[in-house]
Amino acid sequence: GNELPEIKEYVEEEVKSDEKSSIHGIADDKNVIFITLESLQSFVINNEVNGEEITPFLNSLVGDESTYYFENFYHQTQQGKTSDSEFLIENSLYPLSRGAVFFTHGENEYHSMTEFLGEEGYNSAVFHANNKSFWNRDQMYESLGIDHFYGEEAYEANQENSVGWGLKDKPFFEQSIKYLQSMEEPFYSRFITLTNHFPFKLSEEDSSIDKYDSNSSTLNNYFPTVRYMDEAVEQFFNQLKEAGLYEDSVIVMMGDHYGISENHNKAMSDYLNKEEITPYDHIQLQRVPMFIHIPGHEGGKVMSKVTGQIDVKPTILSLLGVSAENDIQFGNDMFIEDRKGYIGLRNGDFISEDYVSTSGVCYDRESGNPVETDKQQDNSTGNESVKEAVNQSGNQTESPCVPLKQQVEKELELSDKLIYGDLFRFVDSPGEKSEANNE
Ligand code: GP9
Ligand code: MN
Repeated sequence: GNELPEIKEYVEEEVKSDEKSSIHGIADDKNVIFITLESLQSFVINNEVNGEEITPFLNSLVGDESTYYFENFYHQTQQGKTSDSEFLIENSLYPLSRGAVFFTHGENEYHSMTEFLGEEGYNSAVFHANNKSFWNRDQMYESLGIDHFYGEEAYEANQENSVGWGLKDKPFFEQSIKYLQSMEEPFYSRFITLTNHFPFKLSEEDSSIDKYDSNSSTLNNYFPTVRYMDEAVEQFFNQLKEAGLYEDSVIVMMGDHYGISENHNKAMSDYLNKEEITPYDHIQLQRVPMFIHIPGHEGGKVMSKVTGQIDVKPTILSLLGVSAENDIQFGNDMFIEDRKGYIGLRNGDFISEDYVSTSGVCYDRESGNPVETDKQQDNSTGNESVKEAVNQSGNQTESPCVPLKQQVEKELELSDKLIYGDLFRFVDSPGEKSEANNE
């Protein structure tokens, strides 16, 4: 654990803030209902296909006074896909650059959001109608301190109520309600949807909107399954109201990762009415929807600052008024101003308020144009080195992305060290801290 002091010092100096948001503690003791919206990307929000709204229910929450919608929220997942998104939100650490940390480090010690909430008396459960060992969840959930996992065997699935990967989202939520009602409050529950998963299969009867028409059947199929998920979520909101669980809960909904890969850029450029999908556009397509819905709260709005999955743990803990002062987190509360100022992606690319850095090019975030400098970032080495471009005038200005790029690389390295060294073994656990605080 001799790398721990360096990591702690970095987090103290570069990440953490003393600022408390104006809504810190607003959801104190409320239940948390977290819904993972499979493969949902932000480009469908408030958008249409064939002249039809794609996500009418989610759209109705954008601008709703009880809802904060983060329109510049990025997924930060890599090969571990859904499981990487779970890792990010539970730990505010980065997933690994190769493989899935759920598999490679499923037996590590972690100080998860679940554990912090557990110390406050929260009961936790994850609901997902898939095989429990998929992504090594059964093992990892134990390490994350999740009390109960309602997997495949908790659900009745048959040919009629299943499609693609398994149980459809509507029956999934229908069948989950009874379990949720049986949980002692306050609870932290997480629902992982499945129908909007590649290859986006859906029957005619379940399709409320038509497919798109392009050379990509993947993109074409995507829209009806997105709409199906939107309807399933709306239905779930109604079920929560009927069950009397709605008012006492905060409902968080987040896209886990992209659904449409860059293999479909041609079709995507057709759909978005663009000549081509540039590397800058590709990064902007990594935005996923993030909603925080607080029934009874007035003050919700569309939030435009740059945020990402690494911020979810500090944000939810703050909303519930839970202090995690000694925790090692690489994200910030999304409701404070004094944030570290960028979202790092696993490959070293990043998005800051001013710039988007990808493929060795520094783009102005607002215009999407490359920032003109005399030095360009050199992508060939994959690190922060710069190569001098020919400069007629003799003046050299460094790309404004370079210092941030170095910081992102450093941060990824420190997060990796924590995981590879299983260093949370040497950090006071959430429980130990609260005991110390009570003395
Ligand atoms: C599988 C589901 C989908 O259980 O979470 O996984 P993905 O392929 O999106 O990672
Ligand atoms: Mn997924």
